[in-house]
Parts: sequence; structure tokens; C-alpha cells
Amino acid sequence: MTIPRFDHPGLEAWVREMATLCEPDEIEVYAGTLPEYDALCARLVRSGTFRKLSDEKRPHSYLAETDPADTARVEEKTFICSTFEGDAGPTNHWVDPGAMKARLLPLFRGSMRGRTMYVVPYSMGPVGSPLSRIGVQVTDSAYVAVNMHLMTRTGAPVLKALGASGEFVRCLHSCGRREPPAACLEGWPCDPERMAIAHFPEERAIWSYGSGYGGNALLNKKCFALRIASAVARDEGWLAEHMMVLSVTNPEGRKRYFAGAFPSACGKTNLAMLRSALPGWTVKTVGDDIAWMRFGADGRLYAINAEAGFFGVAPYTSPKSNVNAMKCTERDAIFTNCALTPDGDIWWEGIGFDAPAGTIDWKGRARDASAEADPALGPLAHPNARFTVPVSSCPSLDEDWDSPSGVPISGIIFGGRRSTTEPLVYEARSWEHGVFLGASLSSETTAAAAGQVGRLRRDPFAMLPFCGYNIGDYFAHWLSFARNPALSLPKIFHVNWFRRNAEGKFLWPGYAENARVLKWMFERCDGTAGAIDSPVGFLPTIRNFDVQGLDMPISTLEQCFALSAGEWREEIDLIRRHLLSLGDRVPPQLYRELAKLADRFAEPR
Ligand code: GTP
Ligand code: SPV
Ligand code: MN
Repeated sequence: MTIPRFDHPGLEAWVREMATLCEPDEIEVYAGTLPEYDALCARLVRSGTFRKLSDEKRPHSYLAETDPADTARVEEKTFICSTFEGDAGPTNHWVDPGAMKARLLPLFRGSMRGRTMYVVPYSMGPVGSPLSRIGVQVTDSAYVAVNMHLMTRTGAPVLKALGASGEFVRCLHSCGRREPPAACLEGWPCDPERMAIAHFPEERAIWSYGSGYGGNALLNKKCFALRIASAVARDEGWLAEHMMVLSVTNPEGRKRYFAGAFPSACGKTNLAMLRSALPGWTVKTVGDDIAWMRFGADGRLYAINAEAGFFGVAPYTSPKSNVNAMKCTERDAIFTNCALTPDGDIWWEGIGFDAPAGTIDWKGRARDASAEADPALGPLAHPNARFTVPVSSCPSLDEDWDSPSGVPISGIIFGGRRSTTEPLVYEARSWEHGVFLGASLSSETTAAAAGQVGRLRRDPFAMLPFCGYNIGDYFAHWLSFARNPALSLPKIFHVNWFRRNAEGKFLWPGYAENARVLKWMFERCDGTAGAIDSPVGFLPTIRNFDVQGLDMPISTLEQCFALSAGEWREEIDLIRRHLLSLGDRVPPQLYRELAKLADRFAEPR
């Protein structure tokens, strides 16, 4: 093992330290080139992690199947290791930093024996932008390295931007090894029992052991760009958010940008890539998962996409629901935990056609079309199956997606999966009210995280699993912007695409039709669309909501907007309990907003 030379002495010392700890056979610095990417993919095919898909069907693309014990983020094993427990707050699992290191050091010791350690330098945000930050990940997973190649800006240009003394977030990752050596799926080492994803916000470091999957292992994403970056952003006066960013252009050619926070698997990618159902209105994509935002000298809020690729939910992506995502995945893609058709292509539930006979499910079992219906075998693609593609593959990419100064945000959208209670869309009365909407955001849980699916949980700002510090302080940080009169604060909206009727069917068609909601928001920002002052906020009137060409009965649309006082009184109780559960750092303004909401729904005396 030779330690590579770097122009940055601090980086070289850290790589040496990590190599001494993990004892890899070899070290490779990832320079971010296509030949390197191809060579690593070929290596992954040889090791059994990747299967190359048919070049006719899906050129230059691969399928990985993970160990069945390693298929989603594991929130129970994710830790914020700040010096003081109160700084991690009530929404995080806290462990003392020293204790966590004492627990993990023996696991990392020798964990890379017989493996290569890849050193992956990457930039979150455009290389060299004042809004961007650099991280370096060492990992014993070539799968992680090639995913990072697609999802971030990697390699030599990043090292150049780092210079000899630049700051970087230190990201240590090992898939680990089960002890005693148990049968991991071939090509997918992991150690699910002892898995830990540990964050040291004060040191700006991340140690992740035991998982090779998604947000547990691609440390640039949730670990750095949200958990560490949110803490940095609080210190420096900006925002690191679990938000998609899109542009809407009206028929006159005027453009506005919106940022939107939805919990995992609740529709960010679909909204960001939406193909508008409204003639003359166009939607373009800036980012689908993580936005870093800062107020500019002109007082407006500017956002960059911290990433350079998409790690999208595969199931139910179809030419009908998301044609742009389907186009993104036509070539140059990595698929994880999708099913494999006999002709060497991928398949998933909801892709728009039946699985051909002989399709192999994500667990490697051959299934015929009739088996699709066999509930005992489960779905053919894992519900959290994903595709990884570079943003450059996206036909709806906004011209300014990569602008170093970011794009100006007109409105912020919060939304979750709610079968009841929450109407299709409404607008907050003020910034404080909007922060209250973010703080009380809720959703029925999805397969993006390990655990029960469909359970209602509060997910403030869609950041419950991602806020790297005390959530009460986070709310206060958001509220603080209202005290600066020089800022032009974006409007704040709340949406719910997922309301259901008594039979359990979605009331709202969603997807392309969501353009109607975006249009209303656009015109609210212009000051041209009317609204009703309702107890929850400003609701569109049917007259101000574009229904032309919308194929649904008006009575169903009315159900989408209906407010049930009974449901809302229950909701208010749930929100109160939620805020109380978050401890004494929750700002009093949020209780005031709750009291105002309760007043508006109070029974007449
Ligand atoms: P993460 O990558 O986990 O952060 O997820 P995401 O927020 O980007 O969610 P995504 O857009 O991938 O959507 C997840 C699921 O929600 C998919 O199964 C979609 O089909 C479904 N979905 C998205 N938009 C809509 C909608 O407007 N209506 C309905 N009914 N379902 C939707
Ligand atoms: C999410 O769960 O919000 C994701 C997928 O975007 S992961 O990268 O696994 O966090
Ligand atoms: Mn996400």
C-alpha cells in the first residue's frame, strides 16, 4: 500500500491516517474521468456487484442488487455526535463523540483488508462557486465511487479548487464485514447488525460503517449536504434543505423559481421533472433533492442544486407519470434493486407494462408474469429501488441549473402524503405562518427508510432524519429571516397530492396536472390570482384555479379543497403534541401560530 501524494498536506495526512486504520490493500484516488468510471464498473461486474444491462436496450448501464438487509436508510442507526446532547436535540439519536469513536474504531480497524480504498474528492455545488463546499470520501466500495461520479462533481478539478489549504468535510466509509463471517450477498459486503452512520458536526466529519446503500453510504448526500451542512448553514446564516428546485415559465416567457420540501419518496423528483399539462406553461428542473440557499445582496433568496445527479425512486416511474425521468434512465444509468428482464433490461412495478415471463426479481428469483400477483413473493423491484443518473441526462434541465450564483426563489412549497385533512394547496399568511407550516409538516411514511410504511409522522421541513442540530434552533434560524427588513422573503405554500376518497383512491390526478397548482402559485407571486381567506391560509377559488381540460368532476375537485373542522381540530391537537415533544427550544412564535389556527377553528360559543 502506497499513500498517494496530494498538494494539500492536511488531506494527505488524513488519507494516511485512514489507510493506517482501515488497512486496505491498495489506495486509488478517483480523478473523475469516464475511463476510470468504466474501469470501475467493469470491476464491479467481475466482483458480481453489477450486471451489465443489454447494450441494445439500455446502453452503458448496470444493475446492482444489494444484500436484502441493506436496502434503505436506517434512521435508528444514524447519530449526531455533538459535544452536548442538547445540540443534537430531540429528533436525533445522540452519542458522545468520544464514545462513538471508541465504538467505531475497532470496527474500522482492518475493515478494508483485501479491498481497495477509493479516495473520492467531490464538490457539492458548482466547482468554485461561493455557495459550494468540498468533501472527500474514503470508501472501500467501488459502487459508492461510481454512484458519486454520477451524482456529484468529482475528481481532479475539485482537488484543484481545494488547493493546498482549503477546507473539506472528512467522510470515512466502509461497508464493513460481518462477524463471525456470515454469508453476505455476493458482491455486497455489509454489517447490518453493527451498522452506524455517525456525524461529528463540530469537526465536520462523518464516519459510516456497515452499509453500502444510498444515503447511508453516499456520504455527500444526506450526511454532508444536509446533516453537516445544516449545522454549518446555521452558523453562517444560510439554509441547507431537503428541497427540489424547479422553474415555471408562463406563456409570456416570464420565469419564476420554486423550492419544495417533501419527505422522502413524497414527490420531489416527480415535481421537479414535471411535464406540464397546461399549454404554454413549462416546468424545468434545477434539482430534485437538496437545495442550498442564501439571501443575496439584493435581498432575494438564491438556491443551488448541491448535487449533480439524481438518485430517484424507480417504482411507479413510467412514461405516463414522469416521462423526463424515463428519458434520464434510457442510458448511462445505474439501477439498484430493480428487476431484470430476460432480454437484459430492467423492470419495476408501475413502469407501464407487465413483467415479461422469466423476469428475475431483486432477490434473484425467476418470476413469471403470474407470479407478479403472488403477494407471498412481494414486489419484483424493491419498493425503494433507485436509479442513479447524471443531471446532464435530463431533458427538462433548466438552463441555469449550474449557475454559480444560484437561481432566485419566488416561493417555497411544503408537502407530504396525507390521505385526509390537508387540502390540495394553500398559501401561508406570512413568513412566520409558513415556518409553522414547515415545522408541522407531516406525511405517511414510505419505503425510503427502513421501518413501517404508511404510518402518519410529523416530518418538520422534511428534515426530521436530516437536520444535524437541535430542531428548535432550526425553526428559530428560519424565523430569524423575518427580522431583516432588507430581505424579500419568498411566499410559502403547502400542497397535498395524496388525499383519498372513501374507497382509498387518490382524489387528485397529480403528476402533470400539478402544473395547475404551480400556475396558481406563480400568479399569487405576481399578485394576479385571487384567493379565499380560509382558516388554514389562502385557498384558491375555483374561479382562480385553472380547470381547463382537467378531466375530473367539479365535485371531486371541491373535495380536494374541502376543510373539515372536525379533522382540523384533531390535527391541531396532533401539532400541539408534536411541538411539545420537541422540547423547550421551540420558538414561541410557533405556538402563537398554532393558537391562531385553533382560534379560527374554535367552535362558536
Ligand atoms: P426521495 O428521493 O426519497 O427524496 O423521494 P422524492 O420526494 O423525490 O419522491 P418521488 O418524486 O420519487 O416520488 C415518490 C413516489 O411518489 C413515487 O412512487 C411517485 O409515483 C409518487 N408520486 C409523486 N408525485 C405524485 C403525485 O402527484 N400523485 C401521486 N398520486 N403520486 C405521486
Ligand atoms: C431520501 O431518502 O430522501 C433519498 C434517498 O433521497 S437516500 O439517498 O437513500 O437518502
Ligand atoms: Mn430525498
